Amino acid sequence: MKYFPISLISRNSLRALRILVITMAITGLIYQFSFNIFSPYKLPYSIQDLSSLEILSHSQGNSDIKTIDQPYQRANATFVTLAQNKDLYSLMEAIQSVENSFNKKYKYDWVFFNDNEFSPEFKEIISNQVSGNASFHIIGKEYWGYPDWIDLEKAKKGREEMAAAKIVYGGSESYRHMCRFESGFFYRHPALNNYKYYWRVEPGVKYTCLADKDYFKYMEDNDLTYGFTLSLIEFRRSIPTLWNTTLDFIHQNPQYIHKNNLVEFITEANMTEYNLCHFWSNFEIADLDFYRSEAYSKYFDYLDSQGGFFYERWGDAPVHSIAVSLFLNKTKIHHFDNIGYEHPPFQSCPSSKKTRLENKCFCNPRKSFTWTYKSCVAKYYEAQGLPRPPFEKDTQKVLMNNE
Ligand SMILES: Nc1nc2c(ncn2[C@@H]2O[C@H](COP(=O)(O)OP(=O)(O)OP(=O)(O)O)[C@@H](O)[C@H]2O)c(=O)[nH]1
Ligand SMILES: [Mg+2]
Repeated sequence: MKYFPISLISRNSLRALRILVITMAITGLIYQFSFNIFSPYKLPYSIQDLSSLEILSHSQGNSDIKTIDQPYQRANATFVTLAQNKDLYSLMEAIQSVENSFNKKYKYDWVFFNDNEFSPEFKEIISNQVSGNASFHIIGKEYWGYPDWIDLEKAKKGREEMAAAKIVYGGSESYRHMCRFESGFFYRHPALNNYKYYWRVEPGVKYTCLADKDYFKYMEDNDLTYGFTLSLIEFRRSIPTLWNTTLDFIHQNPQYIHKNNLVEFITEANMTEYNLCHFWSNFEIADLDFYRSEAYSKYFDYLDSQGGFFYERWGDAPVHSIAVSLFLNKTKIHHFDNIGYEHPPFQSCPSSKKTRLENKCFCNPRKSFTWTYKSCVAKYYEAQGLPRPPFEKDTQKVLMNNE
């Protein structure tokens, strides 16, 4: 048997090895290049650092985080919280809850607003909790103060009457500034100029399931404008003239009413009366362009000119909800029935056991407010002409008990 000389073999193998390495390097470069050029994702608002994308492992529970090495394109979105220094610890709990159930995976930014300076301690501790970029902003006097057309004596009298009638926050001046800011100004603050979607979070709220998807992307991919979890009935005494003021605005501006609106959700016969149903706005995932629209901004400005934020106690929840129901195509509104969410004293827990198991929910479906008779969610599905989400037997029992 004839053997090749050793030196010839090693020379040939070295050459083959060199060719292999060069071929692999070129293939890698072509792959990388073609991904950047032909990626199905839209051009970035913010491209995530691919090497550090962490993902929650659903199979191993909340605290287990692992890294994946695939690219991810976030939506142009941010969390938004209005808070005060005294809220530090209840806000930390809320942030931990959002981070554990959703944001550790995606690292969206978080914008914090306050009508006073946040303390250095607040900023340091809160920034440390948020996995995206946290920024802190003060609200100017033009967004948090009395406009010059408000009669201060009349406003004081209004507060005293509501306090005497034991309306929640009826006597509070700051609560009224807060509601006015959340109705008409948060989206005009420059800190939100570069964002399209926002998700509102309040101190003390809790998320009780792992997120099964990126809800911001879900809004974007499905061309949705407004998403909610809970829906309830407003205190009539806090908004006695809100509906009539809305009707005045509609009569002057009928062009803003969408022909496929959701007015059946908020009114009974012929729009004569507001039924007080509203989306509970302490949770809200929405497209800021809706608030920036001519229809919404003019609606808010008209309401503001009539003084009801101060003379009565108009809340941002009914104001947002009325506008969403009148000005939007109802197909743009979405109920997140798969999110476990609690803002005391109410919570929503997915009614499907399958969802609760898949999303590792730790909420009690029997304590869920969603399908009780005081909730407006059933009314919402009726107005949408959609079937109610499926129930498991145990939650159905709660519904029947309460109906
Ligand atoms: N900076 C600032 N934020 C406020 C003020 N009042 C309320 N907020 C915030 O505005 C949001 C709504 O206020 P809440 O007190 O939660 O009102 P609510 O949800 O109707 O009622 P509860 O949660 O039951 O107290 C929260 O994010 C609060 O932190 C205020 O005077 N200044
Ligand atoms: Mg609250």
